[in-house]
Amino acid sequence: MEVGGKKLTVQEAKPEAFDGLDIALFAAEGAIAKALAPEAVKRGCLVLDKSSAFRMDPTIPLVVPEINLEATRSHRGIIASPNCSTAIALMGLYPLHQLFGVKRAFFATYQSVSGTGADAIDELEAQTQAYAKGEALTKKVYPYQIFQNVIPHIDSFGGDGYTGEETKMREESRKIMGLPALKVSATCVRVPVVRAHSVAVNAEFERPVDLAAARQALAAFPGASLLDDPANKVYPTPLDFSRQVKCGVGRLRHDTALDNGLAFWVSGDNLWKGAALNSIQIAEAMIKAGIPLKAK
Ligand code: 2RA
Repeated sequence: MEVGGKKLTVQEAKPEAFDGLDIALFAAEGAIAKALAPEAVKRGCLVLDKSSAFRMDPTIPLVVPEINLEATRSHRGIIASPNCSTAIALMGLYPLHQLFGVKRAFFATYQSVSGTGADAIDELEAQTQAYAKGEALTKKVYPYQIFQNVIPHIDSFGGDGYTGEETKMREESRKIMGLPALKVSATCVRVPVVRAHSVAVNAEFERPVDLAAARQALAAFPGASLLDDPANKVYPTPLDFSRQVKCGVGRLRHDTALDNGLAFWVSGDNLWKGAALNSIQIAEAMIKAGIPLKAK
């Protein structure tokens, strides 16, 4: 197939396909990752996996390179990359945690349809076209019409009432930041946006928060762009942070319902920082830091 003007050969991902490779970027469903990742590892290949198959395995590092690159030093051939909404939320929360020490966090997400996949982008487009033509709107991917709507349901519901996506945000945030007891509550919502997720974060910290210091830390953090001048209508939006390497952070203010609390907003590309880009950045950062790609 032709990609970006270059001809590439596509091969079936059989175990032998990994012979002689240093790094494999996996972007497949969990079952495929589980079947093929060990085959790649057997052949001396480092697997950077985007599925949820290995994320919570205590023997496998779950990595956002701006936060816990050091965790890759203990890898045994597989390194997991987090869920999109987690990676994006932490680009705002982690630098603030470094300054003030996070105690608890509430996340409310505004997730684009590309997080579901190509069929969902087509469904939003088809519903938009049908509305414009005055035709009946049909749905297949989501349980409700997504055009002119929001759907508070991403992944399946667990016995505690939280969805899989909401549970991932809690568990993955804890693992990546090395805070196993961190209190997190998330509400994950699908919105009629094509690309880039946003997260409204309300966090309580151990130490008193200083807005100027918070802004300085965010501006200096490699994964974040600070856009925080509401008086001049400057804050991040998903459109502006589509196809951007960094995530936008803004709307910083003291949280009026929490002690030592901060409220803020993050927008980031779910297909880049939330997916493919994070895996590539792990590989680049490991090479730059001289961390061996080969498992011990
Ligand atoms: C979503 N988190 O946005 C998913 C994609 N992995 O639905």
